[in-house]
Amino acid sequence: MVDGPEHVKKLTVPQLQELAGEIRTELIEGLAKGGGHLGPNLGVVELSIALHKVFTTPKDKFVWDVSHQVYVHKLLTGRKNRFRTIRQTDGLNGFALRTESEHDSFGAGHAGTALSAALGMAAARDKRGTDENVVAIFGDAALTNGISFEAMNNVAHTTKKFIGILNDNEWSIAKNVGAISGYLNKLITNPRYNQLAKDFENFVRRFPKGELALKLAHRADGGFKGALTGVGLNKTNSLIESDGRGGHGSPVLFEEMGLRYLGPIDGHDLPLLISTLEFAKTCDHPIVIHVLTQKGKGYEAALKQPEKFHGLGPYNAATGETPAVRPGTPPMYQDVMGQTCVKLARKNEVVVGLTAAMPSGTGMKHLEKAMPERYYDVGIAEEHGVIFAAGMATMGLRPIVAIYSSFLQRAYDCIHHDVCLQDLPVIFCMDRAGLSANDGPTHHGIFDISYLRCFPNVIAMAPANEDELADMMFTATTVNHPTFIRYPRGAAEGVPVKDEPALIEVGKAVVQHNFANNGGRKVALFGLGPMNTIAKKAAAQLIADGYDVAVINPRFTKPIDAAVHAQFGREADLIVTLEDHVLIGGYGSAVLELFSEQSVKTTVVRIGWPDQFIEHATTQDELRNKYGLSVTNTVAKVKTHFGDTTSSTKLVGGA
Ligand SMILES: Cc1ncc(C[n+]2csc(CCOP(=O)(O)OP(=O)(O)O)c2C)c(N)n1
Repeated sequence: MVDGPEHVKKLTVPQLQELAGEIRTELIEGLAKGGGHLGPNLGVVELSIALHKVFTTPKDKFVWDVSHQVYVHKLLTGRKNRFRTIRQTDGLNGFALRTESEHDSFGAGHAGTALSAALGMAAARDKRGTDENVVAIFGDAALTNGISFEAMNNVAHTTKKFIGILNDNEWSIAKNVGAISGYLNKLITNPRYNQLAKDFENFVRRFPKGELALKLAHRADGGFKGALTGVGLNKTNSLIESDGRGGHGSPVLFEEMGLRYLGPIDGHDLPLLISTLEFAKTCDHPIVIHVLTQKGKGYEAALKQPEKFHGLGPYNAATGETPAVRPGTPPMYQDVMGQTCVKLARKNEVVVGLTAAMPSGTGMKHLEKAMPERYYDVGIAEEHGVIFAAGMATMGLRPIVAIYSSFLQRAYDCIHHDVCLQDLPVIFCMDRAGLSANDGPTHHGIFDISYLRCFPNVIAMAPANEDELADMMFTATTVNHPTFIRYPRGAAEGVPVKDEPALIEVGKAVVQHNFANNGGRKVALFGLGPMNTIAKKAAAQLIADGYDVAVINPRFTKPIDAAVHAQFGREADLIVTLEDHVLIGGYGSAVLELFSEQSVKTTVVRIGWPDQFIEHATTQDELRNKYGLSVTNTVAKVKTHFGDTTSSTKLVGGA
């Protein structure tokens, strides 16, 4: 395997093909222990090699959309020795990261950003008068995202030198959906087009590199009508089919946006990729190269199950099998959400479910399977999805919108302007609220309490277990306001889920354990969501050490239960709030605001994430322990407050 991109340049095509084989082996074997985005990376082995053969990073800029497919790029840019640490504590990040390497020109983790960022770089280059090449690499599903179109709309009048690579494998995480996906499919399967593509291939192969570029540049004069038709030496210029809409497998979509279209080409054919990229480099007109790749290429198991192998945990490299779930493991929150959705939809004809390209990740697949007519997948289009749901709500439907906490940030204005301002009863189920440990900061969902709490009309909740999640979802279907339910990634608490969810009182906290009035120091622990378990464990330790401890499940972050908070605020010697969320503007802040309004003077110790982006790690617990969202730190903070020296634990996050 090569040490750096400069070595790639020295290799011949057969050597590069050998390198592709080595990289595939390293991907399959190297990720087996810790997991990762195997399928997408197996699909871009040749493309990544060709990019590094033709362009020179860090001077030239590659901008990868989502950037879950940068593993090959990492292997080629001096990170091969650390590759097996990827997504693990202190290891390589699973996405492009500017602080990790000078070859990562732009960080990402959310979809749809590559074209805009690359265009910004191209504009800056033009202003500076320098000559870097800027290449945006984006998937067919990223192209369903609005930002990609906003960027494309902007390219032609911004710069003349811009290369977009559409990496089309027909898959999002699940099968790609919507008109764009249908359009690309037509483009690929149009027999006329395939013929042209073949002609183009033959044409490319006939000429040595320099001459080829010249010829292509010459032929490509005059937009697409020159680009492929000319290249293909086809007699006709009329690829726009006769229905006049240009919708039958012609690249008019790109061409009309002023992007010269080239393709579709085989994304696993190294010489063809290299020649095409050489051409793109010389092109003085924005260009999109449509590259066809196979997700999971070279690994049988991944080819058979592209969705599973998009991103997965540990697996057996020889067989592709993943470990069976240990008996007794609680269900995943996402499955409880999906199953509850089905229950609610069966009972209530106005309930529908919506996902933005994440049927498995959010658990919405349960509804898709049970009641496909009530299920909507809008593609990677969170903004559209939220406004779409708002529209539905105006017509009497009760949409359950399942979007991860961090991806929902995309739709912030839609939540404000379209849902909350009109007080529409859209139900938001926010999975991955808390850490998505091995994905890292792009995926941690630790800002939603703050970003939602400030909007009028919002009802925001956090269940302490899976049964409460079901109850909250049911309650949300009865409330005439926007509702938001946040819950963490992964396995739930393991409590039984009732057959029929129950109504809970909006804005009411639950006192789980009250003061014993035994003369001990009075500490009230308010444990929100998954931190409720930590509060209960900390309470047990403190009680054993002579403290008089109450434990409360706040359930609601808006409206918070003013009566219960104020009552304990007055009664207790110390209040502790625990939340799986940033401290700024979070649940603890809401308690402080209330105490200020009600002149409650009791000290509030807040436990939550500090004011910094939290890195990735192998497990959530490691990060919780490091940043003090732990039983030990909770106990230590309480004891320190009272000057109790029986604690020898070092405090995290200040007293
Ligand atoms: C805003 C946002 N929504 C959802 C996701 C989750 N997500 C990650 S990759 C992916 C599919 C990407 O498909 P595509 O762009 O075609 O790239 P491929 O994986 O096929 O290479 C999705 C939906 C995300 N990263 N960002």
